[in-house]
Amino acid sequence: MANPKYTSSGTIVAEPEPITLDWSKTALVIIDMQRDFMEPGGFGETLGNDVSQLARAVKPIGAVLAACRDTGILVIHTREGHLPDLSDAPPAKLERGKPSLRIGDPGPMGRILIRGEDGHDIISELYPLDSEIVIDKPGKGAFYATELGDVLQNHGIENLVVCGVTTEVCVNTTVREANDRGYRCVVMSDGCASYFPEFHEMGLKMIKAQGGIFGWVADSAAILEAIYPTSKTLAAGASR
Ligand code: C5J
Repeated sequence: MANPKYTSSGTIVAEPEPITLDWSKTALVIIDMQRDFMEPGGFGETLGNDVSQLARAVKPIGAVLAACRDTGILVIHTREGHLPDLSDAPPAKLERGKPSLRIGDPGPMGRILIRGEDGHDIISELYPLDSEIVIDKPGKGAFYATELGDVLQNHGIENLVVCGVTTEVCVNTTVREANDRGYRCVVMSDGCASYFPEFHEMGLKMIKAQGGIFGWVADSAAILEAIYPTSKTLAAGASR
């Protein structure tokens, strides 16, 4: 923790049960909050989705991001996208479905889902600081074909607070990858969103079911309360 005025660990009131995290071993992982998914004219919309469904995740993520910046909790952003020559994009991904524009086609925010294009960038509200880590990933999971595992190991990270879009695709895939690698994952329920509200609900249920088979689920208020415990929470902890 960069800021000694805060507690070194905190208990998040989560489902299926509370979890205590050592903040020096915890990273906030913000998945794919890119214009290509969040704004009209990007990859998400080419697939026929209503991108306005994702906007609800921005404020909760912003609040927890600000707390992590304030307290020195490691922040990692991810971006899904491909090299301009598409050499990292499998044909099975490129050919899929009947989108209005395919990956690599020119769109209103540049070539769809291509690194370096405007649409590939992270939305301004959650834009990474120069000091923050940005992981570019070609797949849905943030561990596949990326340096994320090495980065987490180098920082001594054991716990991930995961948020971003979409709940059932890149968030769920990343949490499953992380769980198999031994990380404790807390998914921020209101800091995730899906084009399909019912998939969001089920995506969260799948994580916390069976005693937390993939991890824990908590909302941004519970995460903030664990980072900045109020005197009430501290008193309850002391009397336990
Ligand atoms: C999708 C993602 N949905 N970030 N990507 O294709 O969830």
